[in-house]
Amino acid sequence: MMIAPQANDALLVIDMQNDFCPGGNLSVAEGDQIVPTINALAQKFEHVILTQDWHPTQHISFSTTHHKQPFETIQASYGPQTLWPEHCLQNTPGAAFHSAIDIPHAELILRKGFRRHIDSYSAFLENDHFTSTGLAGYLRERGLQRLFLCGLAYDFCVRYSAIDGTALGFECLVVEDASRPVSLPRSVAETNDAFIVAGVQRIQSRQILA
Ligand code: VGL
Ligand code: ZN
Repeated sequence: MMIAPQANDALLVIDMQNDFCPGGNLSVAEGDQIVPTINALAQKFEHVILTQDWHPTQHISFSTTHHKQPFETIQASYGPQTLWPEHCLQNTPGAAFHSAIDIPHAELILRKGFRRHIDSYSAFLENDHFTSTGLAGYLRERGLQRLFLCGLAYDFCVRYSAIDGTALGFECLVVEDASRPVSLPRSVAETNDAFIVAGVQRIQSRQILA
């Protein structure tokens, strides 16, 4: 079934940054392969928003900050926090967008994860599930109600952005083939289950592009 983007829709392109692509510090398998699809999708939307994971040194999500191994979990003040290799350090090449991302009409670049003591997977709420990024206010003030999500990573930042967006009253659709997962044990299955529970639709890019 085809879907035609409307003037009150937005495409949210999540964290298409070098560190999440092959060769990067937290690389997602085939993370670069979705770039052409995302560029083509963006052409169909009047409103495109990019998110950028943007961490300071000694960030709470870095395993090195805690002298632990990547992918272990710690108890942060706000709950469990997965530890990652150092990635998306502010103003480094790893934090830059993939050089083939070509979306000149993107209207907002939303940075997240810039507080040393709180990580932020979601584009809406930081990992304390309380601190707001301001994105919901931006979207509401501009009358943007239906959101199409794509990018990296399917099972972390795309997942939590879609779940929080839905809870905040936006209709969220995830373009599955325009996203790729980190794939920790069970993370993709848990993401798909969470999408069903929340009512997040999974769609394919051909439903917009064909
Ligand atoms: C992400 C882990 C750590 C993501 C960001 O963009 O999905 N994952 N920081
Ligand atoms: Zn991060």
